[in-house]
Amino acid sequence: MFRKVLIGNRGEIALRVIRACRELGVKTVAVYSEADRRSPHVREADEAVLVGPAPSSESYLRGERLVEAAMRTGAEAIHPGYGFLSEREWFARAVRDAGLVFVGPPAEAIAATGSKTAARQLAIPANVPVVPGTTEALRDADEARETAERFGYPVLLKAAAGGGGKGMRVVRRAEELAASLDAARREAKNAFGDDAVYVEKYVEGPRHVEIQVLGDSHGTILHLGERECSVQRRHQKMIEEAPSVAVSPALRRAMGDAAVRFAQAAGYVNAGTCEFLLDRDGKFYFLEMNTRVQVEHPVTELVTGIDIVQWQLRVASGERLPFAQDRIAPVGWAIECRITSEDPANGFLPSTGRITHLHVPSGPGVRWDGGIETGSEIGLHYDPMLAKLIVWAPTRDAAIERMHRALLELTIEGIESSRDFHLRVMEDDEFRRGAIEIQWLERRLASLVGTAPPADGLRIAAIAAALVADADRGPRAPAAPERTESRAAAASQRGWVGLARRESLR
Ligand code: MV4
Repeated sequence: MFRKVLIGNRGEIALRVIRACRELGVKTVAVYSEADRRSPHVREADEAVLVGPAPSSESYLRGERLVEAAMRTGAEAIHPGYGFLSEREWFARAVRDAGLVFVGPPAEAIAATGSKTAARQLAIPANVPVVPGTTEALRDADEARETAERFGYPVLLKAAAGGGGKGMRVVRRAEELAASLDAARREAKNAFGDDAVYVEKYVEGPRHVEIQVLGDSHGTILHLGERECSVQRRHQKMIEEAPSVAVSPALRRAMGDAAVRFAQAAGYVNAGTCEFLLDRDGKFYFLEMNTRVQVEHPVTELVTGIDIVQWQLRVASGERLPFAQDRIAPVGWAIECRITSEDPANGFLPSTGRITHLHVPSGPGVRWDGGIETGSEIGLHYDPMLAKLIVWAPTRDAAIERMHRALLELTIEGIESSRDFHLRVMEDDEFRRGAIEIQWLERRLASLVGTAPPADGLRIAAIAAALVADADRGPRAPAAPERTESRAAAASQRGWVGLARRESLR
């Protein structure tokens, strides 16, 4: 095992990796930006190195500074966490070229899975089902029309370099194709610097189910079962669970085997995730592979008993995986809620300020993976996710009750948070029945946050009122103090004025 590891990240995932290191007897080096001088991950690590100003482009994304900090402090490996540099091929290569270990897959595996068309070309010969569609970028609108005709409408245009839903367009009729192709190309070029777009048949109303895989450097690749991630909004997951109500043991085996075959084809080592769509008939289609530890890894840890982050470090240092695939099966049920500094009653507007009081849930079956404390300043430089609240219970019903109880224990004062939204989801009949798919949350959002859309006339008047009220405030201005003072005051601001405010910010 390594003697010392540098953690190239911040917030809850930096703390998660520090905890794993401590249990393994590994010393830790944190990195931090000027905005994070007083952040918990800096205090909890054995050493810490300042890597730049608050903007991540000048700190956490400066790979050469992380490598230099590791060399200077005598760290032997860098754990990148998620986001930031975790899936950059050049960074994995730079770490290796410096004689350090990248706690993640080989740079070649990141490259092999980075493009969606390349991933599809790996999946097909490995007998991993993909959505019907092309494996090459489209030349022009004529070719797009021919292929759409061949697979049948509706189709989905996707950026080859894509991820997170950018450069994606649903096309339902031939007349819309040319304009949609232009739009997808423009968006892809903007987001990824690459305008390659290809076609897939559009799958209606699927679930998003992903498989956790874990590989060692001796050729063993295992899967740890599925996570259900359908409760998402604008490609941001809000709630994840393991297992999925839609996955039987037989389907788990089939999806797990497919994920392992894909990982083998990609030359994968370390922890990774294969994303699938699962349609209403129980057919599954591989989408892409995420080559990092994921935010939602704890639900898998809680139902398998396998510490994924510890095993990332163990396999990176050359250890063999000691588990047999047929002994890995989920026990009980785990649910995770992402607690963000967003105001659900205001269109999930980011909320900023100082956390004046924090009370963290505890008790049976409750886990809090947080990056905040009383006194933390929440700004706009980084992701709004403050913490993850994760519960385990013997059954799904009991896990939902337990999450509801734990959310009631949670108090975050000083900023708005997603807590109340999560409470409403735990109380929702459809959620409790497991009747969720990728469009579920966006369809139910209005009723969950208690803001029914008003009639058009009212809506326009409200937009005008909000524009006047907001005239001297930038779109990312902090919430007005009177809206953060109490929940009651915040609640009185809801309704159609809240809706108008978010319309005005689009
Ligand atoms: C799809 C799809 C339907 N049909 N592909 C969105 C992000 C990217 N990872 C793939 N995505 C989708 N691909 C076909 N052929 C629907 C989505 C999709 C989605 C997928 C997973 C989680 C949330 C989603 C939200 C909207 C659309």
